[in-house]
Amino acid sequence: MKKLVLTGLFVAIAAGTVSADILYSQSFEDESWLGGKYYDTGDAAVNHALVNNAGEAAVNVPGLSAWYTAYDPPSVGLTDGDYVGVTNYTGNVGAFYDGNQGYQMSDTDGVMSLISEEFAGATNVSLAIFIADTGYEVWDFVTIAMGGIDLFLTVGDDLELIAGTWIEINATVFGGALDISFSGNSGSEALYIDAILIEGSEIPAPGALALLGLAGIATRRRRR
Ligand SMILES: [Ca+2]
Ligand SMILES: [Ca+2]
Ligand SMILES: [Ca+2]
Repeated sequence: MKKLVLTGLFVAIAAGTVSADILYSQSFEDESWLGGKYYDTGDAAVNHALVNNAGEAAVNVPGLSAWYTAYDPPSVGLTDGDYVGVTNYTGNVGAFYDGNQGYQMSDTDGVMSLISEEFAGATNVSLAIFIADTGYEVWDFVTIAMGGIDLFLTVGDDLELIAGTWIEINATVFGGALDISFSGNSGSEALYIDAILIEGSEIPAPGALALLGLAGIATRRRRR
């Protein structure tokens, strides 16, 4: 399989970093997440979180939440019924990057985003994306960011240059939430996502840090 490998700008900094823990991984392999076309019941003119609908492909899976942002002026968004969410459709990709299922965004008529939980201790993210091989125009784009830093940003007909193959993305990151966003306005325009892996170190919650601080104070007092 032909593969294009894009590596983040900051990877060199990570050389020599100690081994990291897996904070999150997602290959979208649960068959109960499959379903029919997704019909957003929200207002396509208003930005909103997407909800899972019975009998339709899941757009939210554990650890990842879907969001819709309207175009200006607004279009129909996902209210017209679109192939988005978890899928096993291989008509575009041939085969998924990992396993038998992945996540798709297509004909979003607005911007659809898949956003992870916050991982303060994340140091590396990897995932695979596949851009359907068709024509793209100025309103179409794919962006991937973590902690507000862009890892991947391709707009308009540049998407045609990298379409039709799985692209492996691997980047050093500095914590935050992973945000994968797609804008497209035709049924043939689609983004497929698979094999998300976030690595780093677990950072204790603020409450636990406060307790550690108190323990430190107690230790110092005992030493006096
Ligand atoms: Ca998969
Ligand atoms: Ca649509
Ligand atoms: Ca388009």
